[in-house]
Amino acid sequence: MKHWDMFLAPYKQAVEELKVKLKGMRSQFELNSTHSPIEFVTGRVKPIASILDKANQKGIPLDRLDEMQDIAGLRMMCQFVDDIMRVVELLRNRNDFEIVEEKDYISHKKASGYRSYHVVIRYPVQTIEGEKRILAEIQIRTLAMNFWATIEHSLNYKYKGQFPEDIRIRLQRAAEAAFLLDEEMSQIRGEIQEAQAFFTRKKEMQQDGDM
Ligand code: 0O2
Ligand code: 0O2
Repeated sequence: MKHWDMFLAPYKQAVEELKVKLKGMRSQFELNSTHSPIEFVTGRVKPIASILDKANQKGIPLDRLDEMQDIAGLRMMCQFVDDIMRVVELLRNRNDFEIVEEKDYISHKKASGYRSYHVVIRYPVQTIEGEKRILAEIQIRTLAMNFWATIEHSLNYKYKGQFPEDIRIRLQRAAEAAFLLDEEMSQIRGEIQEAQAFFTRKKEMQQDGDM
């Protein structure tokens, strides 16, 4: 157990640091009162059982677990599909980590119906033994993509990837519906953003009045 704690410590530190940094990007947009392409950010360290399952599936030896790309995982949720590439661009322009791979499951959705943009980074963690560079995966997706992936993920857990035919078809239909929802929302994006800006201004005026 001590061995796992030591192995996972830099990943835990990386997730905590990256959550602060990526959430900070959202706060900066709020400060400028401009539409934030980032709705919310989550992060997690992969549970040990999932690390072992994945290593087993992918034939990664236990002494090379540091090759696994998503032991540290961050997720950035966006309102609109167009926001995703803006976020990717913001990540590309940062100089506190290096991008090692990008996977575009939006232009090329997975057979399951999964859509998201993945950016794999090499992130330097400062430890008392010096710098340790670890891999982390940032998944960028819309709220609709996230809704679908979260539900599919829990069903996958239940059925261990072997979906009954009717569920598989329903999930594909649901993926199509999520895609259409994103398209519809993009069509009325201007309208939505005007309303959001109006409410932000109103809130700010109320807060100024309270002071
Ligand atoms: P699950 O797997 O849903 O049962 P805070 O510090 O309060 O902002 P906190 O409590 O540390 O946040 O958690 P956070 O950042 O809100 O999100 C943790 C959540 O990340 C998990 O919830 C998952 O829903 C989600 N998550 C799961 N897998 C991944 C992944 O591969 N990458 C990313 N980025 N996020 C993932 P739970 O409740 O821990 O677990
Ligand atoms: P978790 O922590 O349970 O989310 P591959 O060999 O291409 O299948 P690889 O190399 O691991 O897989 O990378 P990939 O596919 O780019 O990214 C893996 C992660 O993307 C998964 O992590 C999921 O978080 C997410 N993902 C990929 N495909 C799907 C899918 O069909 N449905 C859902 N819900 N999520 C998906 P894990 O390992 O599942 O872990």
